[in-house]
Amino acid sequence: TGGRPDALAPTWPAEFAERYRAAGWWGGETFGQVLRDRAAVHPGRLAVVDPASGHRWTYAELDRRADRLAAGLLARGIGRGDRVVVQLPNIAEFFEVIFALFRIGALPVFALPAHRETEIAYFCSFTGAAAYVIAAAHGGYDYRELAARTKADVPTLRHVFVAGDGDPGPFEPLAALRTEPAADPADLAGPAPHELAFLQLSGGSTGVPKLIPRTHDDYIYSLRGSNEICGVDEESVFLCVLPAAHNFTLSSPGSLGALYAGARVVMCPDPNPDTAFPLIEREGVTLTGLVPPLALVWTEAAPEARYDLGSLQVLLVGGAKFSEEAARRVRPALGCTLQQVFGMAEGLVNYTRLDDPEETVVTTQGRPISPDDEIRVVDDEDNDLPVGATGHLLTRGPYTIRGYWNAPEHNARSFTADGFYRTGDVVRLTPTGHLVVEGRAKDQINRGGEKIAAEEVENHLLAHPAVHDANVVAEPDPYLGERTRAYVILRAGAAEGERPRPVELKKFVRARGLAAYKVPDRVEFVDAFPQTGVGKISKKDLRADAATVTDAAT
Ligand code: J2J
Repeated sequence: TGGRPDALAPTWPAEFAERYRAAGWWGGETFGQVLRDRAAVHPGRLAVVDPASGHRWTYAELDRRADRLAAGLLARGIGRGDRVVVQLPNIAEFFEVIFALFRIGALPVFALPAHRETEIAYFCSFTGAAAYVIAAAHGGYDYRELAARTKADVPTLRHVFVAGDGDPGPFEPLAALRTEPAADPADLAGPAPHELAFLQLSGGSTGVPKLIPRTHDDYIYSLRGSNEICGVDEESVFLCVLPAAHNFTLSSPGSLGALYAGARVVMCPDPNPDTAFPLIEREGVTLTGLVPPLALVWTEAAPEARYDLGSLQVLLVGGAKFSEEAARRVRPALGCTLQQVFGMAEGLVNYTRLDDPEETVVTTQGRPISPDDEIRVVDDEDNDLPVGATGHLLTRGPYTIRGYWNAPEHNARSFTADGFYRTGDVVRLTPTGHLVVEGRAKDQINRGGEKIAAEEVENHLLAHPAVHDANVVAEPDPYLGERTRAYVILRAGAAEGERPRPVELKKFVRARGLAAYKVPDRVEFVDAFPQTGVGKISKKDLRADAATVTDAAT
């Protein structure tokens, strides 16, 4: 299968690739080799700490585990170019699995623990995945059942592997794969730096999520840049609070940034202060990343906390807009420096800098990592706007993809002819080059950092026999920032008794096997949708309605 997935990933034109290499951004490293090097330089340093299982793996241990697992995967016919859907909670094995895959050139496809049958079956079948890695159960949910249904549905899926100590059920535990490598794994022809490392998920604004092809070269550059900006070095201790597979948690600077630096990653099984604060004290955590709603919870909890949070130096907040008022409360409450981060799995990541004035830190979403990140702010016709004007953000650069994986038609819309990614974000540039996120043009709901494509939820509502039409929009929420409101027109002629209640429609959507965060928070029945002048449905008017009218809906 060598090379096949790379052929489906649009890539940088040769002159850009040459420039990025000549500038030193693309350093010619791969993840498998980076871990090998760190293990050689400081074998005894702790790499991953997992309080739930008690694992405390040194770099040598993680390196050895990745080799053994890689050998086991190869023995099962999984190798270069194969896709493997990885859906794991925040446990140490997450790193063992992805570094094993990196090493043999198989591609992790990152799923979130919240994903269910519809999403998982789609990831597996769209990528033609050969294997799917789960934990037996987590957060009260049995992933073995999800895997059994997925395996029955997806013919390419040959293996399900179960990480952790839980009963693997009918599937193979990771422990059975850990065999001694037959050959010296250093002899394995690993992937080249310019080749794909993994497929990351897009937040999406279309019916099905898009997959983001990231290379070793481009992603490792974003880690190096992030580490420098966030002050990550080998003394750092990163607490992995948000789901490990999310691009923010993985790379801004995230767990992979920490491992690149030879630092320590501490897995946080859930994001509550009751779980996280004792870990910060015990492990001497120096930095972590949170979405705005969690940052609010931590800020409120910290002054009352019985734990010493003094080791915490940096709190990164991003994924959704952090309000200025909330941002101002971080330093007094947590005693650390706030860094706002405005990033995207497609590439571009902006940070406020550690030495930025407080005003900049609380009122902007930062500036790009790289001097080679190109930023354009344009009007509806792609004309450049003057600095300070609000418009659509387009970007191109050394770690921003040139297209989604295997999606040529969609790429023609999401990228300009000369390769700029249309972020769908509406922004303004300050005179210092910092970006302020002012809104969004893409048809998406940002529910406290969790992205929901309106069209995807609308399609599930439309599958209900009593639903004639549906529109999903964001409704303001004081805690989450936004939540989802579905406006639904029921079929004419449905007798009074056959009309579903809002709660039944929500149950219907959930039963279709969708992540819980995508189930509409409110469903409101209407007789008609507002129209634009040209007779199209006006989501703008629906959003305005959702922002003002909060009664009547459930
Ligand atoms: C407003 N909107 C933001 C912010 C992201 C670091 C941080 C976040 C992500 C991420 C990431 C925002 N203010 N501070 O991958 O590496 C919205 C924008 C953006 C979209 C991307 C990272 N930070 N957003 O959130 O791929 O709309 O990545 O385009 O999940 O989140 O979402 P996602």
